[in-house]
Amino acid sequence: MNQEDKYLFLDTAISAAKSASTIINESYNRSVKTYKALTDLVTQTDIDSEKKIIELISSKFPNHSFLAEESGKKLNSSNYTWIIDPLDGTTNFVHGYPCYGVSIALMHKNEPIIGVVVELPLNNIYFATNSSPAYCNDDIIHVSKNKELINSLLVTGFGYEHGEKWDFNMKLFKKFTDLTQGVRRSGAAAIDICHASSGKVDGYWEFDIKPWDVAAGALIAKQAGAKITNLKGGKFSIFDNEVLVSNDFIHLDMINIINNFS
Ligand code: LIP
Repeated sequence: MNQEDKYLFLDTAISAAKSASTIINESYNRSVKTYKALTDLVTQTDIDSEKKIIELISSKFPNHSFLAEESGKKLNSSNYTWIIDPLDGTTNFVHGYPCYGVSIALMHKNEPIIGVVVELPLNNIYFATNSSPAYCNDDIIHVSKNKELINSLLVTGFGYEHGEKWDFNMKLFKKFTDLTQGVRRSGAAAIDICHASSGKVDGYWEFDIKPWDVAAGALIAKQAGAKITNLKGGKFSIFDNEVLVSNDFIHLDMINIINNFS
């Protein structure tokens, strides 16, 4: 795969994300179409956004594979797989709470090579390739330089199943709130990771997260200088359903608190 191919993939991802963002921004239908669980909502806009993204990408790359939140897996012959969250932060979107977005990643042989996240309704476009800096619109972005947990602002999220991990994370939320300048819960993982990538927060962690919530953001964060691991400090994989992203300075402190707290 040469640079030219990679930039064609990036251009295609950015224009697909922009088209999906237009559908979301112009959508008046915020009503819930189906429930995947009690609070796991799907709107017609999720479905229309995903359809548009897959249509635009497969018209350029008909033999590429897809893993998308609403329509699941579409496996084809190539080593390229697009990982799509057509509307991250659906609950926020339904209520008109201004934090949701579109997330598109491309994996080549299981290695992330392209990541694009559009933050809505602000229309900020975060993007990177695995050989470029990370950008927010026209600006190169970097993680924060804050070295102390006590001076940090963190963000986390809670999955839809209110089980053991959910309970544990509620306690962690309080623990980290006691040890930092505060913890936010925005409700959109892809946006949370982009905020960590651009230094708006110093760290983000979450249990029970899906591959499409983090695939694009994780590459953008890596190219912005972030440290990304699983919650034990081990190698991160989008298929592990857990993630810890930080500016690296506070990473070990966060791992010690997460793993030595009961
Ligand atoms: C959401 C994530 C969020 C998480 C929610 C949900 P969705 O994704 O972005 O971080 O806390 O439980 O998974 O369902 O809006 O695409």
